[in-house]
Amino acid sequence: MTANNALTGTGGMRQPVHKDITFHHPICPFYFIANIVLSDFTIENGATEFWLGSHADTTSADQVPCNEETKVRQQVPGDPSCNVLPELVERRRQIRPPIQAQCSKGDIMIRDLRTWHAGMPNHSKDDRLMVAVGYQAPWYPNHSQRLFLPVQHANFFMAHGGQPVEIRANLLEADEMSHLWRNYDFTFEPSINNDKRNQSKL
Ligand SMILES: O=C(O)CCC(=O)C(=O)O
Ligand SMILES: [Fe+2]
Repeated sequence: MTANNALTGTGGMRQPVHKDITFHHPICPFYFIANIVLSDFTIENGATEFWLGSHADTTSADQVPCNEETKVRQQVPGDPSCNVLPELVERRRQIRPPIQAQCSKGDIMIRDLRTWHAGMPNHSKDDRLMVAVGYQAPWYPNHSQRLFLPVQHANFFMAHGGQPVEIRANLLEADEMSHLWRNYDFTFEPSINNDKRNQSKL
């Protein structure tokens, strides 16, 4: 579980087109994200860009290989980074260009984790807020991606609301939580090309 907040006043920066995946992923559905929208999403405030259908035949070979400088966590150079190769992005644009998903506070967007997407610039005066909850197939072996939850609330979190869902979490004492620091840097890039492209459509 995480959150994606497109902050106001960030000078028109956007994310590169990417998948939230830094490993050689299966080529069948294995993981989906439920994005819970906490603000109305508009083009102006940075509704997420989605490349619909891109999940259907993408492989990790579509991703830019990482190097010593860009590798994250346990990666070794050559492993896939999140970003999709720019030439493949341009080729896909000719087949099916991206959309920005405009939606209302309270909506939930569900996407296959393999779907190409990008955070967009927020030109409005308010922050744009969203929560992301990941659901993995029970057959998918994952021994390292864990949520960290306070043990004093374990009964609440583990009750599952009657659903057949296993919460993949490490339960920690309060003092252990305070030592946790999960840093996840993203590269951002100016959105000028994108803005020009949108303007040429108007
Ligand atoms: O906030 C968004 O619209 C998307 C952000 C995103 O894709 C990410 O941070 O991985
Ligand atoms: Fe993402």
